[in-house]
Amino acid sequence: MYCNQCQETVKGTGCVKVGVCGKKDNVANLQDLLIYTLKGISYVSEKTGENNGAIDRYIVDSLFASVTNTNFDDKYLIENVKEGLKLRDSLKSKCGGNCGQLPDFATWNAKTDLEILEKSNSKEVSLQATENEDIRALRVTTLYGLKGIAAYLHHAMVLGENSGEIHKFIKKALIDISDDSKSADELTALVLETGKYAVDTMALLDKANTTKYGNPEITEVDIGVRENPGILISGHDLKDMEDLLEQTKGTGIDVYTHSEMLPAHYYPEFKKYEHFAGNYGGSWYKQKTEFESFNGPILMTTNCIVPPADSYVDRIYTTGVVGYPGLKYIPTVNGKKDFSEVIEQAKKCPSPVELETGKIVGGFAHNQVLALADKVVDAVKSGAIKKFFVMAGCDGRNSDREYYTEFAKNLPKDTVILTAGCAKYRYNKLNLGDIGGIPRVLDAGQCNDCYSLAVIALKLKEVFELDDINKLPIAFNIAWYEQKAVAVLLALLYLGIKNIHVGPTLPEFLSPNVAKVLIDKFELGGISSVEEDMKMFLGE
Ligand code: SF4
Ligand code: SF3
Repeated sequence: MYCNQCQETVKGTGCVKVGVCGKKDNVANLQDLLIYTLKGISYVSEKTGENNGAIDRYIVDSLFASVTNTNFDDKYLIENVKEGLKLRDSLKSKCGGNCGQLPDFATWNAKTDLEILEKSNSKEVSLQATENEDIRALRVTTLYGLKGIAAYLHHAMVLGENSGEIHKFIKKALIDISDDSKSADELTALVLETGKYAVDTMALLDKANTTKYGNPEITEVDIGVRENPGILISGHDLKDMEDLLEQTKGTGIDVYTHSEMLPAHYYPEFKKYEHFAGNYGGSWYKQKTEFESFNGPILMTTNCIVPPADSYVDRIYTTGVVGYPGLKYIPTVNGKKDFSEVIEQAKKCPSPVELETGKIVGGFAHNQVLALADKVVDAVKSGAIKKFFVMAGCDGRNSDREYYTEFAKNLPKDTVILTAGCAKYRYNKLNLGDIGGIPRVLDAGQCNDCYSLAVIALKLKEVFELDDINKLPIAFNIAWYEQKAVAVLLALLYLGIKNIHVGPTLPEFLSPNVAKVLIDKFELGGISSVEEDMKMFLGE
């Protein structure tokens, strides 16, 4: 195996024996083979001009399954590869077995699981197969952006929104990152084009979420517990959230959110459920202790799942593209998910152990912030708000992420944090106060709701009649972990935002030359100490 797709990769070298995330060698190889299979499908689809919804869905779900902390199940991946080969060959039949000269990813085949495993371990399948480090860096940056886009597109599709243009781009990009004739300049353009489609996909998901569940609004979320037994739901899938709330109505079971599901509380449509109790715990990496003390069943709708501890392994369920060997899985049958097994188990469990008490405030997506626009603009004009800090993205295990808590604590009182994604857990319980009634931490929602932050920035640019978004009093100090954050970063670059600082470390998969291009063109930077960075951001 070789994997360097997330921020926690073994520094400098990538994960080679086992992932820091717990991903095993065979799973990493199978994920690479899945990508290889997707390249073959895309290639044949382009060659034959044939395409269909099943292929698009397959590509999106497979890319999503390979995102960090999403699917650790070798059996699932093997079956997925088999399905991909079938889809690819069904496309090939359209050219009557005469599709011309085809590359290996469009022709290889396997009859047994062993052959699939052998292929997954071959040199040509590895993402490292590209020898030139700059070309390799540009190819994987595009690929990781595509994985993030696929995750967001999957959610939009579940809610009935779709876009042929985005699917078309995904296939084109998969072909382009496999095409040896593409130059570094062409691939750099492809990386930026990936940013454009990341914006489009986040906009599509925003439309899907708000059309179905209303616009997020200012909401206080309880972080304590009630007396009933509970079900904890984590991940990003709001359709699962809806179905679980519906099916638990009147059962005496309360539903709590964990990590990236917290923003579900901000949607008007979910407020009608009295048993929607609150949020339990913090971000994904704390699940080992928090799932244990929760006492009831846990439903993982997307990443991030970490290898479960024995203390709760019999009460954690996966669904959608999430998988972990040996865990119970809730399938979709005739378009529906049946959570009755989860609910029955919850009835037999003790109620959750209280970890903390109080409330956190969120719901500052674009519609809510724009409703407060006059207040915000006045606060900026009067000097009550000097600067906004976008501190969105991911949280992670490493202790160096304490930087973000310290940074938030040390920000001057006339600054406001705009956040989205699980990065918020580093500072959303600090009680940083408010400025004339505007909280100093404005949480827009999940990582995809970085789209809201971009909409807000563009609106402010318009209100202040600026010709350049970079003239706004907004600084970007974002944290990344997995590939959705790569998509978000590429989206921000596409929108022309400069001087974004990314931490706790810059992506390892960028070669020195590619990093230099991003630094020169976009003034992309890393982080240093809180003190140094504070001076730099505040221009002192
Ligand atoms: Fe390592 Fe991250 Fe890949 Fe897991 S996803 S194997 S931690 S680089
Ligand atoms: Fe978090 Fe995994 Fe990225 Fe959606 S849940 S932001 S890390």
